[in-house]
Amino acid sequence: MTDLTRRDALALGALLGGSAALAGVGAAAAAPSAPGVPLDTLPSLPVIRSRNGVLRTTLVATPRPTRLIGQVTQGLWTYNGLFSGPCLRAAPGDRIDITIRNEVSVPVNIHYHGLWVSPSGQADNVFVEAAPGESLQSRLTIPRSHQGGLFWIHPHVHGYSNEALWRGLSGTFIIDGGVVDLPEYRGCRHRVLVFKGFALDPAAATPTMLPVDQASAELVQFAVNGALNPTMVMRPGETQVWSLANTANDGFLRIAMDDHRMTVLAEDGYASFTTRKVREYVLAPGARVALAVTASTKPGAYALSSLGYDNGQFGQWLPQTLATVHVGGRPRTPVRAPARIMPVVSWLKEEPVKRRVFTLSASFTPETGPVFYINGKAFDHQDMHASFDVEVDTMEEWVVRTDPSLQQGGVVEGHPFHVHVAHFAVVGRGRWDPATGEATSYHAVEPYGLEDTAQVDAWEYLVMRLKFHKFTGKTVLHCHILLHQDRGMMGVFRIVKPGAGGGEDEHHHH
Ligand SMILES: [Cu+2]
Repeated sequence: MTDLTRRDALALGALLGGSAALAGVGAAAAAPSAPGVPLDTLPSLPVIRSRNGVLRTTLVATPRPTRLIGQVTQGLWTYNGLFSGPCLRAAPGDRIDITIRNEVSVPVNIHYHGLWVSPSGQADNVFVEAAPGESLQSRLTIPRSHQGGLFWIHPHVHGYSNEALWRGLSGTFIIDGGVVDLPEYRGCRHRVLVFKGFALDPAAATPTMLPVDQASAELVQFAVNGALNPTMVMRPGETQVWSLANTANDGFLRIAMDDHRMTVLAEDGYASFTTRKVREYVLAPGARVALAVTASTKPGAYALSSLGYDNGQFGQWLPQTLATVHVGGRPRTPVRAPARIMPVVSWLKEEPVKRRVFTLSASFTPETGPVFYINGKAFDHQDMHASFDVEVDTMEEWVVRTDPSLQQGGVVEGHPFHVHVAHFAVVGRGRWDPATGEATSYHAVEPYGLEDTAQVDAWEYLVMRLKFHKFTGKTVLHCHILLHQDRGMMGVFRIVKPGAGGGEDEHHHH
């Protein structure tokens, strides 16, 4: 991006970021602002709510130009013309009935990232798709026992995920309840901040999204609810609950804020066992976090920043001011965070019924370009057979490790690992040597809570425990850098009833 367009974008963002970006119908009304205190310009997200236990709506995947940082921008694909997407909202026990109408030029479907729901049939099934011009029906029931929190939706058709997300196809999904309903935070303002990367084409005469294959990390900026550097108003000492989602296709954020206190209350939509104060928080692509943010006692303007993140040669994510927090007005009394929220899940202490190892690696040759592997196999859209079976309601221990060996053109980089329809607890980690296959270090981890997306650095391994609850069917695990997923770093497995494993595989050929 040239300096000129960048300056223009910043100026426009400041002028239009709040009012023009989205017509907000969120729960949060504009904060009353004292004289001399700037207006709150964080756009709220348009909410689509369930009624009488059913969330019925149509999401149109549309290529029409739409607003991004206050300017009508070409080259976007969005749900219903919203760059940060609509915010679906339902309660545990609700039924979801969504029509996806595909008006873009690639196949789409819908994945409910982080939800513990069925991966089969018309539910959270990534193996169905709507071709361009077609529609598909997505139907599922949120279990009554489901966690409340921030989840999200996006297309998940193998080979097309990266472009679909980059251009803007994603939205959020709030399940009622969770940490915002804790007695401590009743009456506190709750904000949802959806971070999404973008880069405009410096050669285009009008605002145009850069094609995904030209959007290298150092060109990408992050919009917040579709706005650039919006203003958020807080009182001195005030505590607010912020639910943050990184809905980028591959960008990393390292969240920090000067002179404010941040306490992690929930990760990936799951309330923490143990809360913790943090100076910074790495939000990998796909990840979410709920933070209790207590403002400085000193009035003034503070930056909510990303400090930048080094994920290797192709992942130099730059520092950026994401939003500006204006602290002013009459002081408030800070809320003291509870030390513990969720009981530690009992299955963590069980003996795993199975241990598996997943090795994430890459190669590059001029003939093939970059290819990404799990256990030496690059996932192929033509061959959707499940490579292993997991018994439902049993606990497994998985070791996920990265092999950046360079002999075949591998790349030194980390991979954010994501599993569908379940959360896991990271219980150990260390370094290993791919040449020998041996661990060179290990330390046990006392998990703060459960996650659905976890970064595995180069030469690192994570030991995780997970349990697939209730639902059976075929689903996937993959890297959430979606270029890696599209080019092979994905695996298919089946969740089966006890004793049903090892049978004939269903094959789908497209
Ligand atoms: Cu990856």
